[in-house]
Amino acid sequence: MGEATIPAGMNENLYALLASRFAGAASSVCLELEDGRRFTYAEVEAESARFANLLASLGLKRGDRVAVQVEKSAEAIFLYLGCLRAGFVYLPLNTAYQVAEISHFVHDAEPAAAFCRPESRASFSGVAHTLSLGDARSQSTSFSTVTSAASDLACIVYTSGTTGRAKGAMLTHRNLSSNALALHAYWQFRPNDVLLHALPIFHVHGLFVALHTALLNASRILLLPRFDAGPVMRLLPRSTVFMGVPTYYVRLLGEPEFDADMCSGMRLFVSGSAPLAADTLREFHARTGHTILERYGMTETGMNTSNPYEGERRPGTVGFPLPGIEVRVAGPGDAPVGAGGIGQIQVKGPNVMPGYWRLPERNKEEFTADGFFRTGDLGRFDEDGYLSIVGREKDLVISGGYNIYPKEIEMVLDELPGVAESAAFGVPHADFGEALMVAVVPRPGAQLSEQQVIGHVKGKLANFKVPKRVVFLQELPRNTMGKVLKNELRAAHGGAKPAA
Ligand code: MCA
Ligand code: AMP
Repeated sequence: MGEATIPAGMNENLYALLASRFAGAASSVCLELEDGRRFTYAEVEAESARFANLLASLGLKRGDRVAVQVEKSAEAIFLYLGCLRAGFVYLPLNTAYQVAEISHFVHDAEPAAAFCRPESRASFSGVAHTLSLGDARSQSTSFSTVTSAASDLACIVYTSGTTGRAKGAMLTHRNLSSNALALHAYWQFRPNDVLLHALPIFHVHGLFVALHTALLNASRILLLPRFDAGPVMRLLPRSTVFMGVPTYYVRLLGEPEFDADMCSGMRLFVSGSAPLAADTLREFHARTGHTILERYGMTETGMNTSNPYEGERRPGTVGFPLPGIEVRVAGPGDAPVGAGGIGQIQVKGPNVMPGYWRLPERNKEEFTADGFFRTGDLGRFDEDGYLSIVGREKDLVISGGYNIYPKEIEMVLDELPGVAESAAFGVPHADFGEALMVAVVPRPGAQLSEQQVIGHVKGKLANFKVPKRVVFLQELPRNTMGKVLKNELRAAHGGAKPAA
């Protein structure tokens, strides 16, 4: 299968591509909500025009950033599409982020406008225009989508960094369009597909992978505000495609009434963002008859590899490079290693971001001399070309599909009086895959409790970054270079049952 491409001469704006696919489906339902509201594709076009007009009326310049921290809703999707249409750069923010986290994004990205919940307005002080989703109501429902070049920025998505500071991955219209087309073709979307959408829409999985493929297909999207096993099970019989992080599948399997009948109309279950345990894959197959399709991606690259739609979906692997994308496993000197060898996964293709926002020095380090992006993941190709992720060079914890960079947690912990030093690390967790745990070395004479440590992080960082458990140590295990041995901490304390 070749690379899916955008027809020559077409406006390269991502919205223009999506609209070209749903133009013939004006009266079909695009979004169906839990409260019964439905929006046809014609209504999505009209409602997104309102947001494009609102943004255009503010006098923003092309390429200005629009920061968005709002609950998942139909209006949030209209805002996203409206922002694309008007040629501004969409900057989604997790609703769990706290004031201190937001202030870094605002300072770094300098958005010209921000959409937020009324109670969060203070977080965006300094932004010229702070708005809410209701503000577009009086705007016109017609808007001519601006013409964008393939290399124009469509979105900036922040992803936490090893330095403790989140970096903005710059994503162009071409990055997003090419990946949407590749996935739509590879996963063989069909005319009557119905997507059950339970993922958050402030990260790549829910916003791009799920939404773009469905919109390209003019599909009906059953939009849930969040993942909850009950509503998902209720809607599965009306769906054909579902995408989730491994925790969603673990939670569905934890429901005794979850069964094959519920899934009899389903065509495709996709998993990603974190490793899917081979046991989960097997148990899911035994219960439903469906083999979950696991794929691998990153904020900086979109999706890179996927298990095949037809053919064997091999447990513990993330499949093959997607058409048009080069994926290699590289050793010292960035030389590719052969099948069976372990090395860093590196990626090149139309999906890969041009770089991080305003970090030119960093960008030089993140790409090889021949233009491959260094993912920081360690992988191995088997003899049949299936890629497995065998580890990470980056010190990263993935909990319930959310990334947590230990450095950020350690910086916050070290501010707490009484803490001499700290180390954050991931431990196995049945529900979240990995759970965050911290080791704290108190200063001599200091009295610290687990509640105090947890309480200190709560309120400063998003709730999913709050440690589930704290252990107090007299010193941290270190190697001769002074580097903290996280593997030793994991081995010593990983068996301890996390508090939540
Ligand atoms: C919530 N909590 C968490 C998490 N989510 N703690 C650790 N890890 C989490 N992921 C906190 C809650 O704030 C709460 O804290 C306590 O844990 C229990 O909450 P619970 O009710 O169980 O959580 P939930 O609301 O049900 O959420 C769990 C969830 C959710 C449904 C798994 O986290 C989720 O939807 N995750 C998907 C993330 C995602 O979209 N990732 C894709 C990123 P307290 O009790 O203190 O209030 S894109 C990406 O990674 C790349 C590009 C890719 O390949 O896709
Ligand atoms: P993010 O920072 O949200 O872009 O997360 C990207 C990271 O998630 C990747 O670099 C991987 O470490 C991890 N990831 C994504 N999909 C998978 C998968 N299927 N299996 C294992 N890890 C994954």
